[in-house]
Amino acid sequence: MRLRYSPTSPFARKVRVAAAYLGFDLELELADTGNESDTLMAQNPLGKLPVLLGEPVGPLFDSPVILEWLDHKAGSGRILPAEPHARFAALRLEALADGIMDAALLVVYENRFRPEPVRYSPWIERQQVKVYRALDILETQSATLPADVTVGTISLACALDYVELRLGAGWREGRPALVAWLAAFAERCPRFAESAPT
Ligand SMILES: N[C@@H](CCC(=O)N[C@@H](CS)C(=O)NCC(=O)O)C(=O)O
Repeated sequence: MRLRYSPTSPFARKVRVAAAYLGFDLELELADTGNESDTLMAQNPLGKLPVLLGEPVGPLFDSPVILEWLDHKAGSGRILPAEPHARFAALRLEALADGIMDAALLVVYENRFRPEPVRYSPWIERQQVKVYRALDILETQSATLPADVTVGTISLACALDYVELRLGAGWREGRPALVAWLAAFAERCPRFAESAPT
């Protein structure tokens, strides 16, 4: 299995953590989303990474689909529970975490791709509100956050680290339960720390 990735991509990190946790070897291959002649564009016409290659189902994107495939390949029910309540709780948490990453990424892109004079700060603030509102909700629910390694918890851990990387460590203030949850997850899933952005 080969993964088109970038070292800082939180979506690619989800796949790296899941694959390692499930015992799969993953060959990592950098992709340049800004280069229209990168073969990534043929593998995923949306020009986004991660993309998983080398599997009989063809190039796979995006990250929830790849994680579902890895779970299937591992025999099912390993990171995506079969029981409906647990399954949809995990998928819902994954969707929320992915949304946090999407919003943080939009902040990054606004700053990266728009020249400073035309940057629109209300748009940046709007994305930041989404991130911190989601984190506040998670903080209030942290007593019920699952302790096991699922598509949801892998995604949440990647999202929290990405928020820290891009928006700074301020998210930790006033959210002690979420901070403790992340530390506990990192201990439970050593593969998470190994894939930290360098
Ligand atoms: N929903 C996608 C999001 C993937 C995504 O946004 N990846 C970013 C890198 S972290 C990307 O490829 N951006 C390039 C672009 O949007 O052109 C997933 O879960 O895989």
